[in-house]
Amino acid sequence: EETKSVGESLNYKITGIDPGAGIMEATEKVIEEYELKDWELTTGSGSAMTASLKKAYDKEQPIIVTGWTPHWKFAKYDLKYLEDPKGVYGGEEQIRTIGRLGLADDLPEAHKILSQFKWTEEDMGEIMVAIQDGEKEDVAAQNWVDANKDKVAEWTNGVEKVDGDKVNLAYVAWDSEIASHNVMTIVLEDMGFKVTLTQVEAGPLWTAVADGSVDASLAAWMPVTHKTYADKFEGEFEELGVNMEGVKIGLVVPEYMDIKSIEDLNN
Ligand code: PBE
Repeated sequence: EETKSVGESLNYKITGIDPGAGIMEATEKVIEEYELKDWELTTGSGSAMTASLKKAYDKEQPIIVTGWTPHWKFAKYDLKYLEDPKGVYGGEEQIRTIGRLGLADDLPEAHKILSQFKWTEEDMGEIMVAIQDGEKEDVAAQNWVDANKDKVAEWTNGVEKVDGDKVNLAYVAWDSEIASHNVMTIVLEDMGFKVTLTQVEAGPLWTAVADGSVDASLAAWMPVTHKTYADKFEGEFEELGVNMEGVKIGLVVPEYMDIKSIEDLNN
């Protein structure tokens, strides 16, 4: 009797997310550089990916997903990153806040809050897990804001309240970005802004910041994940600062799978 290879047991499929995500481009590069010839990356969405992960995990079946940290899946399941000896995924990176050109002049108070926004994986994790446990997105964010007044006070330090100025924030429906943008919406509204949250794909998000049709986004993963977008729109947006350190992307599998490295996918 033959034992199936990892590839055979998975039909050579890596479960991806939305096509515009940086991790999708990085994973295509992984397939190329590790010469994973028979493998293919499926497209879907962040929520379809976690649904597939849950389905496989509950039955202890093999699965490989495009994954990232911070993400609630690591709190809910025993998972591991596959080693990436070629460093295609780039190691630790940052989430940065980006704004349209002219934001500092037009909305100086919003510009200041967005530039002062900085939190941790644990902060974001509390909101992500609450949402995953069934809390509404805005309620989970409000609960976090209520419990973390000291942090919010740092972001709004030196900022004067405004009277209904409009701010438009763009985000992609990734669990990490759902958490951050819901928090920022509340923080800006408490300072007197009227906030519109616009959910888009990654490409349109970068385009919208660059052409000024939205004011800002907290969703720029740098320097690797969104490099293609950042290069494409160089000079057409302002970097407002790092809002989280030590984030990461890669291929993620359940601990029960008997592989350790991306290189094992060729066995
Ligand atoms: N992600 C989450 C995004 C950035 C944030 C890793 C799915 C991406 O790949 O573009």
